[in-house]
Amino acid sequence: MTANATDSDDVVADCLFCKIVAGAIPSDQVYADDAVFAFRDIAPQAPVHVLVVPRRHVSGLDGLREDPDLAGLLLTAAANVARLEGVHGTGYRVAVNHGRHGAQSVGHVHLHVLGGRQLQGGLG
Ligand code: DGP
Repeated sequence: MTANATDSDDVVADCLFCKIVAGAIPSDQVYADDAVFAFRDIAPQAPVHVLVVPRRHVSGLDGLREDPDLAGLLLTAAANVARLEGVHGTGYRVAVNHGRHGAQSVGHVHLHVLGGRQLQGGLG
């Protein structure tokens, strides 16, 4: 995560996902609304692997404690993405990695929406 990635900035200049939301880095968009942007993961772990991010910069899940409305919008958007991708009937997983032990590699909070195949039961 970047040194200046604070939860008070709407956009962080060197944040990869802020650049994707702004269109400065191309992405394969799946869904967008006023608060949320969703795009395909560059290294998909399943036939459907979409990242759901807030448009404004929030560095991690912990930062969403200050904005529960946004947390709800992100989760609802993940369910919308699953419907758009046609996996709502067969099932899917929504995962959030937070911080070092959670193996978060991009410091802009994101929900992984994974589906399209039978996923394994373990989470560790
Ligand atoms: P995490 O490990 O939970 O922080 O997940 C970060 C995800 O971001 C990882 O699955 C790969 C994805 N990713 C990294 N760089 C890019 C990129 O430039 N474009 C897209 N679409 N996805 C990216």
